[in-house]
Amino acid sequence: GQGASVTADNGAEGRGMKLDAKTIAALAEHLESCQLQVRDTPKITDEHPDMDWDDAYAIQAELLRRKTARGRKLAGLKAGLTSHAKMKQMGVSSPVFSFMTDDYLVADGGEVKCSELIHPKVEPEIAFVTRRALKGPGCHIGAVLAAVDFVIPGIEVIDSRYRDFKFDLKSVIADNTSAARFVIGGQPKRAEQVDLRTVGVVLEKNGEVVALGAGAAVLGHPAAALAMLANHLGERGQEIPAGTLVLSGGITEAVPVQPGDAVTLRVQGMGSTSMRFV
Ligand code: 0L1
Ligand code: MG
Repeated sequence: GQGASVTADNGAEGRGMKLDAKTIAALAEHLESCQLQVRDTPKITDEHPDMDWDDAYAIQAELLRRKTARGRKLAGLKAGLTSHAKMKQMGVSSPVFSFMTDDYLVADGGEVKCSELIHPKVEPEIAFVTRRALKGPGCHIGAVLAAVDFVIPGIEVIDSRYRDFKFDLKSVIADNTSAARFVIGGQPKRAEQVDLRTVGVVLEKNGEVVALGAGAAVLGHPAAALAMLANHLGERGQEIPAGTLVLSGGITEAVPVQPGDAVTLRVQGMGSTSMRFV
């Protein structure tokens, strides 16, 4: 399916990109302006139907370059669209990868300003922190579990810069897979202390359960998301460094939020983490 083609088509080796450097820089600037000015845009493939996977990840890399040039620090990596619920919600069929910078981090129980976001949604995730580097190709769940320091509950706020969340996979990759904010908290656990497939998650909004699921919703095992990320980076001569926080992907569909909402994620045996929208 498309999953295979993403991996296969994403390699840096011997593949001609369709967009020139100037266009890639202009598209990154456009998407970041939308983010900073809190306005949406039609998906960029409407104007650039020839864009390929390498172009999409090159635009994302240019976004990171712009942010770090302004003094932002890389705060973590993420896998997205890793659950069937999310893939179905978005009408796509393969995971995507991207980054978070330090300004995306929300303190546990802290505030998120809706005036800085276009149309935020939240999703429950398992976050991993690596103790050793993970490098593909050939990375698998076993290698991930051996390299993980701890796992911890996390809520991701996604905020696609595309109008009404209407996009295709290449557009969403270029838009840093809708990354906007995240919080982690609760009780960190060693990976072997938790059955990451059966671990239950409950997402509450204003005290009401709005979504629930189990870890296996993410690719059968959330550690598989890190293996795929390591393999994806390996094709580009990169790795997941030791000490990296990685969000493994939403376990349920994403839930829209608005000012006044309080969101709490409870993960079985791992406590809870929360954020408030103002
Ligand atoms: O974290 C993710 O699952 C990525 C989401 C990208 C698509 C979206 O905006 O829903
Ligand atoms: Mg996510």
